[in-house]
Amino acid sequence: MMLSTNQRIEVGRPPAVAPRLADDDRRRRNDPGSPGTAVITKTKTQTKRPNLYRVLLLNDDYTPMEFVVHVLERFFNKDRETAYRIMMHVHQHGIGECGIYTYEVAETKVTQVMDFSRKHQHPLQCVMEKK
Ligand code: TYC
Repeated sequence: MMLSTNQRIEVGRPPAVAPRLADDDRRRRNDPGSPGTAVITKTKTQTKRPNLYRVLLLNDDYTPMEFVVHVLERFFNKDRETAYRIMMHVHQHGIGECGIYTYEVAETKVTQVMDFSRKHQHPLQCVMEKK
């Protein structure tokens, strides 16, 4: 059979409903969807863990034990028993951890301890290292 230009051949059944488009495709076509519908956008929160830094005390031969215990209580919020245990660990092993903090908090602790030790003319050293 010959076909004129306006004739169409239907092959099979026409779709009963328009194909469902994904929200993104409909938005691109500026098609808000059927009335009474809403597009719900789910936002996935990206939580990143901050870099953490260990604050350490170093042993020396001159800083009084009592001063180190006081430093641990005052700047690292340790109770007296914990402070004494950390001080003895540093005394016996040469180095010990006072706490783990984000960069700016760790930096502040180091500065506070170094300033306080210098003020009292003790050679106590406090450093930070990336975990
Ligand atoms: N070694 C010191 C002393 O015998 C005590 C001390 C402990 C000093 C810990 C520093 O970080 C330190 N007096």
